[in-house]
Parts: sequence; structure tokens; C-alpha cells
Amino acid sequence: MIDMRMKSRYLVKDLYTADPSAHVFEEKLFIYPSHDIESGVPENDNGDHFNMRDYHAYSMDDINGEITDHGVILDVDDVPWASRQMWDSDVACKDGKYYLYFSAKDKNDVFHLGVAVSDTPEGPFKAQTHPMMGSYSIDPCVYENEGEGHYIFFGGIWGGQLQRYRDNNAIECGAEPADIEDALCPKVARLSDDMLEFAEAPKDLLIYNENGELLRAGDHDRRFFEASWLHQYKGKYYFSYSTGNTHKLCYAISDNLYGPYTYQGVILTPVVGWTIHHSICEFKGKWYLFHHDSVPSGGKTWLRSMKVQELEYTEDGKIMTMDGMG
Ligand code: FUB
Repeated sequence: MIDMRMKSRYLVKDLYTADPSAHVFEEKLFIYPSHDIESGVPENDNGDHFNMRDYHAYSMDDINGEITDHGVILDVDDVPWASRQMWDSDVACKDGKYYLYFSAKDKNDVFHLGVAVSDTPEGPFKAQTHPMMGSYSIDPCVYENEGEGHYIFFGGIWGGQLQRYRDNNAIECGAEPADIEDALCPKVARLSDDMLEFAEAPKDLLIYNENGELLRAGDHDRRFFEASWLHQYKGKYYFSYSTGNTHKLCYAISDNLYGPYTYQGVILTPVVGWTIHHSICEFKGKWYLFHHDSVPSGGKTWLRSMKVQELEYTEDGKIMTMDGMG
């Protein structure tokens, strides 16, 4: 059942913003979105029309208060290895330094994950000279497992290129598995102590259905497509993601960070626009879903606007489904 009480609101009116990653740093809410622009690249299944070139950082003292735009925190021209398409990003903090993880294409049009570093959460960030070694695909999300270390989750199929890899190696003519085969998995890896590289080879994050079977590639309503996010609630790990071509935001739960996870249901039903992407963050005792849609641009898929709405759990820890059109 969809909870119609929960209304969302747009956060920024003067720029198009998407893929919001929200965190509490220095007692403020910081949001790191993609910055959508009208670049004139025609729309295709490869996502070439998402032709972004920089990132802004935003902060809020209060969820209902003013939002501050801290300006450009990283531009593609300041990333030595990148050529175009600055897609989804996330930020983590360790020992007073801030690390921006981002997806971008290299000079050969291959997606990798990059890291840029700053002394403050509002940036600007200085990029490393090379992408993270062994990184591929898109949509990094970094989660600090309290007292234990930081972990990166990533991956995205179709334009996000995950289908071009198996066992962390590029393959010839990469394609999605057949419908009856196991779906491609999002990836998880522990980060190195300096936060700049993988500390281990990325592992598959397995998502099972209610019968204990891996989700199949043909299960488009539930299989992973892109937009990884991890949060913890009442001792359980919640991995949430987009189903891409069926336009849903779903989640799965595990007792362990590495999984295996069990599929639970839909967080957000389809929004206006092709992509659905999000983050989940607790701020001042309440939980919020940050996401985007294309309503303000009149439905242009590549010009999205970020939003926030309160997220609610049932007594037994299920996330109440929200209406993407609400
Ligand atoms: O913003 C570009 C891409 O669109 C993101 O990386 C995907 O998750 C989708 O939202």
C-alpha cells in the first residue's frame, strides 16, 4: 500500500540537480547532487544525454530552512583522467578530511570511479591524478561501518557499463545475462586506510528473493540496475537501488554489510523522468529520502530536480512505500 500522506518538496530552483547523496557533517545536512545541464546531446539508451561537467555542494541547518549553494566543488577540467559525464557522486569523512567519490568517463569513454579530497565538507575538492585502481562502472556510495572502516558500493548497467565486466575483468562484447540467468550484482569493497583505493577486490552483493533464490536478470521489477545506497536501521543493513527500466526504487535487508541481502519491496514508485535515484539519511531524529524527478523541466529526462520527503518505517522495520508522483 502506498502512503499518500508523505509529500515531497524541491530543494533547488536555479539549477537542475539529480542523484542527491545526503550526509550529516559538522551537525549540518550536506547534499552532493549531480549537476544536470542542457548540452544538446540527443537522448539514447547509453545515457549520453546526461552530459554533466561539474558538481556543486549544498548544505542546510534545518530540513525546512534555507539551502546554501557552496558553488562548484569539482569540474571535469580539473580531473586529469576524465573526459566527460560527471555522474553520481558521494562524500565520506575520515579524520577531518572529506573524500568525494564520483563516476566519470576516461579519454576512451570507459567509466571509472574517481576520488577528490578536501579539508572541508563544502569543498572545493582536489582530484587524484588517476581513477581508483581497478574501478569500473558508476554510482559510488560510501558507508562508514561504525568503528570498523569505510566501504564503497557501486555499479550500474546499460550506460553504466557494468555488463561489460565479470569477476572484475573487462570482457569482450559484454551484455546483460539471459533472463533466466542470475542478475548482475552491485559491487562492494572495503576502502584502503587512506580512503583513496579499494583495499580488496570488489565482491558481488547478492540479492535473494523471498524463496532464497538469487534475483534473475529477467526480473526487471526487482533486479539491480544502478543507484546503490546503504544505511543501517535498528541493527540491520538496508541496501537500496534503482530497477532502471522499470523505474522503481527498491530495497533489500541483511544482518551483514557484505550480505547476502533479501529483497523487501519498493521505497518509491516511478517518478516523472526515466531515472530514479536517491539517498536515505537521518537528520535531527527523523529519516529522509532524497531523490529527483523531471517535473520542473517539463519532463526532460536529462534535466532533473532534487527533492526531499520524510521516510517512515513500520514497527517491523519495513520502509513505507512512497508515491513517486506525490
Ligand atoms: O545522473 C547520471 C546517472 O543517471 C546516474 O549516475 C544514474 O544513477 C542515473 O540517475
